[in-house]
Amino acid sequence: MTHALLVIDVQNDFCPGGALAVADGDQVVPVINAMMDRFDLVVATQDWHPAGHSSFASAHDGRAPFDVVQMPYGDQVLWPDHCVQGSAGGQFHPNLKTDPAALIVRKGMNPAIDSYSAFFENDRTTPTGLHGYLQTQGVDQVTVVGLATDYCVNYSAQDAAALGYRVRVDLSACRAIDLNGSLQAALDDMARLGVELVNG
Ligand code: VGL
Ligand code: ZN
Repeated sequence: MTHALLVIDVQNDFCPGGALAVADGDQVVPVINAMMDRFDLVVATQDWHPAGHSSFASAHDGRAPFDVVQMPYGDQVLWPDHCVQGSAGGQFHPNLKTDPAALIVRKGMNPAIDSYSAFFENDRTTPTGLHGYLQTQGVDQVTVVGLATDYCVNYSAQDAAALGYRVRVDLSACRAIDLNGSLQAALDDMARLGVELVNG
């Protein structure tokens, strides 16, 4: 078995004080740092949007953050501007260990499509390239941690399961946005797809 740790979006904008702060988001940092040694491979993702990205409420007249709109690829939650390329909010949390990461995947760069998953954009078909990379490294098992449990961690774990990886989500190293029950829905969806939910 070759087991990769996927560290999802541990960036300043998802931590307290950030533009799309997840409650206690920064608390995952020491937990994730301490886990890295136990894996064959570490990959980190970075939400990395161009200014004016179509997932930002500010790009839609008359819309507010957390409204839901129809995009050509389906429902899209509108977010506050966050993780803009080159901004301080888009940087990794300063205490996150990034030296062990073999690969950093940036996502959400297409202005017209959001990308929650580390594997596919929100059309669920445009690949990021991560699957190909993991295949070349012989990875067959992934543990997914980071921010946010109900969005980018959830979509990444679901896609990994659909791609045939053995998938675990360690909830002790994740925190959720939890919009209108999205956390419970995500936990149910992941469990149904065979994602193993563990706590430490
Ligand atoms: C995320 C909302 C918008 C996440 C990214 O990392 O979970 N959520 N962009
Ligand atoms: Zn985003």
